[in-house]
Amino acid sequence: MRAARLAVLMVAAVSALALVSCAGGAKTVDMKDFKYLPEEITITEGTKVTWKNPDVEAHTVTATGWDSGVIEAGNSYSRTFDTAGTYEYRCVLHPTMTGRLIVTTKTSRY
Ligand SMILES: [Cu+2]
Repeated sequence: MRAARLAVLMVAAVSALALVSCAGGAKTVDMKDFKYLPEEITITEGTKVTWKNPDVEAHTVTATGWDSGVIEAGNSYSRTFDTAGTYEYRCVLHPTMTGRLIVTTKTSRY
């Protein structure tokens, strides 16, 4: 009986840890049908963002100051953002594709 209770506690502890790591974890944006999905995301400083391209077309993630280069179909691009700010970005191959990334300081969120 005591062992079973201990097992339940351990499962609870591991679940709690998993939740915490998710909250501060990486974000993913899909590039599909000539759109960034979601088009706008908000992250805290130090978060890694991955743009995935499950589309049949190549795309880019291009902003002022940084650029993914061409991301071929099936590939992805990751970047960690350490500076707060709003980054408007677009795909240089498809000018109607636009997205927005908002990076907030760690202290501005609770
Ligand atoms: Cu594109």
